[in-house]
Amino acid sequence: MPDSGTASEPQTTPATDLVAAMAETSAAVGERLSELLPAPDTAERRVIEAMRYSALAGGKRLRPFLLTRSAALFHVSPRAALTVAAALEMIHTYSLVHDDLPAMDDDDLRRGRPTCHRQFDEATAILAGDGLLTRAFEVVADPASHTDPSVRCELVRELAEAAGARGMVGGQMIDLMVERGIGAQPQDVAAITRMHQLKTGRLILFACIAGPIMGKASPKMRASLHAYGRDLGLAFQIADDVLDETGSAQDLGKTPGKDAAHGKTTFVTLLGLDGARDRARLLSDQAVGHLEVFGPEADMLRAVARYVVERDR
Ligand code: GRG
Repeated sequence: MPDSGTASEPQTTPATDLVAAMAETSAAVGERLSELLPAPDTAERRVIEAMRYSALAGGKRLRPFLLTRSAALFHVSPRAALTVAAALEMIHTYSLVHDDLPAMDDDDLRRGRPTCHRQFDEATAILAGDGLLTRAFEVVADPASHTDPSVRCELVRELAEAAGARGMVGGQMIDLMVERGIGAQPQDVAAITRMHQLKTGRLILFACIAGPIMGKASPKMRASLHAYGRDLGLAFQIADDVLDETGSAQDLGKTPGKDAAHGKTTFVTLLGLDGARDRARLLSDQAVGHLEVFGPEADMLRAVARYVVERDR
């Protein structure tokens, strides 16, 4: 039975405490991912097991949280929002699986477990990433994500742009070119900012605008969440650079210190640790400032903007 795109069912009572609210979303999105990625008893089962291994390994589920909370501002059906959030998390997970491959970042640890290619094998990990990416679009195109086909079409287009060569894939390409000395890439704050706005920022931005798209919000409200998502995405990445320098493998669930080991230019090498922290806080404050059009119903989005720069994992 398809879900309606707008509220036709009771909204769940939002938890007031951010940690509890994030845990609640994490559990809900994990369940939805499990429903959307059933493992059949057929020959192709291995690739679906690898998709489930990576997608159900936890993680902060920040993008689903942003998506479901911004959708709630416009009384979007919680189940529909969770469906789109699960699709977004599939794309995020695919990017991690492929980023961990030997041809890219070559990592052994992700979300506190062996990376997908370590647990299975390289070819299976490539196929698992491909499977997650394509399944995500199948899910968003299905009426369960929204009753209005024009809204589904807009979600697909926005998500493709965010994930593709003018978004995350393009940012990853620039990052690899810088790291491997392909072409003469500038390595100043402006260039690193643009690279991260594509690589990390675009999926976070999608998480913040999917709700207003689903809720057919006014251009003003959509623009506010767009600006919030843009600043938050960059704040998140700067905090990630800081954590790569200061965090432990146990807290992060991934290998720290990789940027320094690869001699990478990051916000920390450009601004110093304190300068990077200050810049992240400034962007977080700016993100919160964009929410002034909303009342207390946006308090969780304000709280998560602060969490993003103060987190330890
Ligand atoms: C392979 C097309 C392709 C893209 C890879 C996102 C990405 C692009 C690579 C990941 C490398 C990386 C560590 C980027 C820094 C920021 C980032 C996206 C961290 C991982 O996201 P979290 O912290 O992860 O939200 P969890 O596990 O909590 O979901």
